[in-house]
Amino acid sequence: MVLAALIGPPNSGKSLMFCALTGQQSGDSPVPFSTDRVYVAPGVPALGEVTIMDTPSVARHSHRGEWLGLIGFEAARRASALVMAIKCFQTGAGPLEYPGCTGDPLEDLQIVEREMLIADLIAIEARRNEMKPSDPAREAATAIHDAISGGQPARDMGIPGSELEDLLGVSLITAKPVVYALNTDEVTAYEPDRLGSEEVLAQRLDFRGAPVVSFCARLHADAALLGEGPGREMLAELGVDKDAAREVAYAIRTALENAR
Ligand SMILES: Nc1nc2c(ncn2[C@@H]2O[C@H](COP(=O)(O)OP(=O)(O)OP(=O)(O)O)[C@@H](O)[C@H]2O)c(=O)[nH]1
Ligand SMILES: [Mg+2]
Repeated sequence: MVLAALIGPPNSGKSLMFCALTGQQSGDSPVPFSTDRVYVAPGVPALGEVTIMDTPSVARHSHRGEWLGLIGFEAARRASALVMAIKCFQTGAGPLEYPGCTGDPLEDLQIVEREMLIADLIAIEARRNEMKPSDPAREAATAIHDAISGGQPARDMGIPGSELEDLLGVSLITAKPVVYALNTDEVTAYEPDRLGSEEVLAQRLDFRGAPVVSFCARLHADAALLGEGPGREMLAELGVDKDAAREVAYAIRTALENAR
């Protein structure tokens, strides 16, 4: 089984994406930070060996335990891969202004990525404090700590995450392979050239070679709740020819293979 955690800022649509991908509801809501625990949906045929988790949102100061972000980080540590939810829809969202989040996809993504780096630094520091001065892993811990302090995610260090984990005895969130999942607007789904499309966003967001998928959580959640046949018909009537779950599962497998 490959466990993949949906991670992202509040109201990016993680819970509705979870429904779109699994056909199971964790409860989307216009209220930010509405998800307060982890939801797991094993055994979804379209996802194959991939199991998706919905998690509480990450925002500024999540690393300190604010906003239930530590529950999201805990899920991320357990996961083999992260699916980073990026809000690219304008409609149907709740209030966008809340402390520590901007509603801008780029800025919110940067906040989430920074929080993950800080969470990893804290985990390495705690681990290093437990090590004896003579422990050979101490030097490696310091080198990795310094690289992460400089803003480098552990996945970009050229060492597989499992090796880093064995070396340090801690699971690093920024070592996990990432898939970027753009939650696009219904309007963008019909007219992909409109602002907010993957190409336009790709110019602003730096995906560093990671797989990118885009789908409208609202449309695909509605389709998933109808069941496979009627759901596909509903999407076809709207001119949407996309199997979001299969695309996401494929992207996760690709991210894992690229990390080997
Ligand atoms: N129109 C539209 N609304 C969406 C879409 N995705 C999510 N929403 C709405 O945006 C709001 C936030 O979605 P959620 O799925 O609850 O977002 P979240 O990231 O899980 O947020 P929290 O867990 O509450 O922090 C809900 O009202 C959703 O129905 C979408 O693709 N289109
Ligand atoms: Mg949620």
